[in-house]
Amino acid sequence: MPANLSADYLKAEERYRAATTSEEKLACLEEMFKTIPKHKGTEKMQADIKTRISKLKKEMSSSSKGGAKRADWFHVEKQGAGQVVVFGAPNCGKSALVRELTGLHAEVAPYPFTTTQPAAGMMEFEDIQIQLVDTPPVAPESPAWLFHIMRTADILLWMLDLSDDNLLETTEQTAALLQKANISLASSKPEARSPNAAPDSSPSPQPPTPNPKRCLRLGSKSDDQQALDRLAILRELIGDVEVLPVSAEHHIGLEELKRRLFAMLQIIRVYTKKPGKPVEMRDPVILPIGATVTDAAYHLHKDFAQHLQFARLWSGADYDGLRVERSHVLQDKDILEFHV
Ligand SMILES: Nc1nc2c(ncn2[C@@H]2O[C@H](COP(=O)(O)OP(=O)(O)OP(=O)(O)O)[C@@H](O)[C@H]2O)c(=O)[nH]1
Ligand SMILES: [Mg+2]
Repeated sequence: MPANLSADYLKAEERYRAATTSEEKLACLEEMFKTIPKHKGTEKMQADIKTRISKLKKEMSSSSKGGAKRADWFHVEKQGAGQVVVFGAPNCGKSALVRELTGLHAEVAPYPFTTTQPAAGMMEFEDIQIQLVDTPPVAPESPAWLFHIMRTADILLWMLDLSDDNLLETTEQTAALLQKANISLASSKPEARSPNAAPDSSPSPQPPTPNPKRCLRLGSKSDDQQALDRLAILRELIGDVEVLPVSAEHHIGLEELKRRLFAMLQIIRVYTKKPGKPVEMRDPVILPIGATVTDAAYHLHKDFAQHLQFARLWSGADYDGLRVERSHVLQDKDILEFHV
């Protein structure tokens, strides 16, 4: 079948041949992939372009390992109520998910090694924002900074591609790479949200926590026709560990995912009001589960906690403006009025 290549494609190909730097070559290859007519007669050429893009991206990613230029990639500054780092094998749908949930302009493409740098976006959940970090794929050639970003996250989100025929091998390979990087994962079962449970870490900037990391596993591309069969096989491999099926493209499971991430962060929202004034329902104070009235006051201002005389609390049906002790343990969505 004749390829019938368009003028745009031919121009991009000419520029590719003349390109001297990797960045130029990559831009031309991506333009070639975009402009090549998509039919049976060009299938081999499409596959060839994809392979060249992947190879080039891999080379660019490993050749830029180390060096001063990389320094700012070692750390993604935390913002919002908590940081969730999305990771997984090449092409599993990380960028598509982060883009869908945060609106981040992350590049999504049908070939592996598209993402080469971490990028963060903010996901809204009710009245707070949770940070999601898109990352380059976990692969044998992954740079060390990728695992560092994973180690310092509040929560990890492991994407397992339910459209991948080699899902079991891919999962085992990713697990082996995590192990090599000394990252072990904690359970992804729903966390108990008991107000008296001691938090195991604070949601805000903190020193790197030791392993194991709290991790939720997602079965991505759950809209694939054989997704359920692959999920069943995957569950046999990984045993009694939860995998939440989601589809970024068909918006399946995303609301449940947001709720689960909030629960895993082990945080509460506390609203404040001034005496005689209405409650400030925006920008709640974010505290770890188990936080007290003093913690909330301290969060607002150090002096405030020192000079606090008493506080009134509105909490569910039990507290309707009652005076509470400084040591009173707060619950999600409590309202506090401070008297200093
Ligand atoms: N059917 C389906 N395809 C998806 C879904 N999410 C992503 N894809 C496709 O999967 C391919 C890879 O998506 P990306 O988001 O670029 O994957 P990635 O994990 O970021 O890839 P790398 O950055 O290369 O590691 C693209 O062709 C997407 O259109 C989904 O929910 N359903
Ligand atoms: Mg990506």
